Amino acid sequence: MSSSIKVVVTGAAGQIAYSLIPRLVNGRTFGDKKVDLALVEIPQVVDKLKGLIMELEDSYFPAMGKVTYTDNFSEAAKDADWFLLVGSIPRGIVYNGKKIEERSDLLSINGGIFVDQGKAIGSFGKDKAKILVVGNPANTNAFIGKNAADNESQLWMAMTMLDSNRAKSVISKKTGVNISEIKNMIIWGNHSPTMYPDSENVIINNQLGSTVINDMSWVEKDFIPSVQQRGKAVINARGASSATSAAKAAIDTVMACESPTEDGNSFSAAIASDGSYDVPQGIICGFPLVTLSDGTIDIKRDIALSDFGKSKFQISIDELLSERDAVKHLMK
Ligand code: NAX
Repeated sequence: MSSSIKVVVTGAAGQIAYSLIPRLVNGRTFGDKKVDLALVEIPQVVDKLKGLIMELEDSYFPAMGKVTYTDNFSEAAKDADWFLLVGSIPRGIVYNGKKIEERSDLLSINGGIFVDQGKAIGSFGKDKAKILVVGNPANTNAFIGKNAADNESQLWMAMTMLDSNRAKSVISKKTGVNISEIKNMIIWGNHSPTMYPDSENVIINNQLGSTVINDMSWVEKDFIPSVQQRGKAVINARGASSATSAAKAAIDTVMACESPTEDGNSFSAAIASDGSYDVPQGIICGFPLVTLSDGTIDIKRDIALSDFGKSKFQISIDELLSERDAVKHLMK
């Protein structure tokens, strides 16, 4: 083992985490680094993590380091390199006597959680730590967390890789090209049904999507809605939200950040806008990202958006701005 890395996972007793956590220690995600895990849950279920740890021990993962569990996020955050923030309060459950149905309630409750987690990450996490928010509403949770953390060396991301992987699959089926040859699949905007999956700038077998897919009616009526609504379709079919695909997407994001991006490609995640593509500064927005050879993650800035693309992207930017307004009271 060359070195070690500490990874914090919240929502560790949930369904995504059950599929995610073993992959963190399988010796592939972080190469030959030894992986220390700090698993976090709410007090009501934290003891269940004993069972998960037994299973991890029984699975023979030579890359697995020290595994701890707690309901104290600040304790878990100490000196961590990576934070996978999967835990959040889902829509539909009763929380403090009230059924959570409105997006505004969801924003408010999870927002409060992310203020505390953000503060702890800023104070106790390593400088240059990377944070991937999976728990919904992911972009705005990350926005709140980043603000509370107030540590510019750390990188906050919200996950859009699952949307990107879904979009690749739809394009693969449409064109008959294997998914391994579909690159630069950008998800612009929010991880929500307003996201804009970009079929014009995707690279299909080394060719631009706009030249391969000459069917804007399919793009508008089939492709975009099917990617936007895929999460709902999985819930309808499975009776539960995406889990193994979400876990795989989180791993894909980590791996994309851990090694340089090949020329011409990009990966999808939402990060704080620096004003690129005229997106208002600060909101956590889906962009094409690249990992540079020094490990820095940056926005790929040379993508040409068509008027069609710009108008779709704007819908999602507007939604992010309204979410930003809804959580104003949580900002310092
Ligand atoms: P589960 O309900 O199975 O698990 C969530 C777990 O989080 C629960 O065990 C709960 O006790 C824990 N939790 C809640 N608040 C916590 C806190 N403050 N600290 C630590 N743990 C906490 O949900 P699961 O299916 O695993 O989904 C987790 C989240 O991912 C949900 O918010 C879901 O909406 C979101 N998703 C995000 C996706 C994305 O692409 N960004 C796709 C999949 C998924 O829908």
